[in-house]
Amino acid sequence: MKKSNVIDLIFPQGVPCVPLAEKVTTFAPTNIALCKYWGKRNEDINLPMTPSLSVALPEKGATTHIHLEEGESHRVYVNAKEMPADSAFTRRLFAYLDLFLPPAQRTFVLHINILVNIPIAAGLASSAAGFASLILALNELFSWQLSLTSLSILARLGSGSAARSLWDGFVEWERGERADGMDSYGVPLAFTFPSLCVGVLPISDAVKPISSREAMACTVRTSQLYAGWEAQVDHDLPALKKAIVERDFVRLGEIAEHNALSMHATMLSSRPPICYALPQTTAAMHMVWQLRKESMPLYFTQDAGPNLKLLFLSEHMPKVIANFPEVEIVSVF
Ligand code: 2P0
Repeated sequence: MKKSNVIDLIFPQGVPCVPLAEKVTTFAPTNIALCKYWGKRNEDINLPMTPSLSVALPEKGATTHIHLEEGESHRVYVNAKEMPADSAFTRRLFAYLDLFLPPAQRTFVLHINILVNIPIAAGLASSAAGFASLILALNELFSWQLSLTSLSILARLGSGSAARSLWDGFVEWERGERADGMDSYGVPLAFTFPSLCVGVLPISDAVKPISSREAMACTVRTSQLYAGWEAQVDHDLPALKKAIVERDFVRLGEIAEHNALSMHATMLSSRPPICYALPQTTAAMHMVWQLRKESMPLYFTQDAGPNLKLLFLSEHMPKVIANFPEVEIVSVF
């Protein structure tokens, strides 16, 4: 099963690629997984081994501006800086665009400007927000009028976790069973969690040493602990949903933190080992654990990078700021 097969399933009559607008602008939020996606059952179309569950950061994400141009090749800018045509990022993006606009058929090229207000490639899901906002922009430009479910499937082809970035709030990404992935997409949960805050704790915005794509593949292939990951998610996901429904913050925090640590433990046992934490990451974890000993309900999660995301309720904001002055706080609802 290839990406082009999925495009054929979504567009059985062919992809409409007559632009109905001169320019479009769209936004998609980044998302933080509370129950992680780690490992693929199909690497080409980003089908996950397990379901996952995230929460969107409403003000943080990617804004994509597209306008049409004449020319030979699309041009892509990220935060107003043109991406070199031979960079890995540009190649990946152009290959994605070619799925919808095959070079032989197009009579125009796209000028794409992606503005990201989160550190790029440092474990803050910039690619999720980027691909989600890009597919929203293409949907508008060509007036595809696809459902968010179909757009989630298409966003997933760009980056797995982008499947969860089409909505605000909590989103579950269904694992699905089908080989073509038509049942693997984001589903928003109809529950909010007033006063839930995420504090982005910047530790390093250096580009990560290994992409999450490569790291996932290496973990699945070489980590003996990976055999237990599916069972971990089977346990964590329903428990997390229950904590959300019951607005039980302590349960939510406990599950999210344990889920993240289990994912990183699985990676650490890969060969070669994969460790996204820096010494400052571990130091911040110890501070969180110390504050919990002092009865403060504070938890963290960590993605494919050294930064931590603190989880807490708004009433504890002053204490979080006092202990982590560099934290950037986002109210989730
Ligand atoms: C997540 N991460 O659930 C997990 C937890 C990082 C750690 O999804 O290869 O950029 O494009 O499907 O989505 C980051 O991986 O990887 C990610 P691809 P993606 O948020």
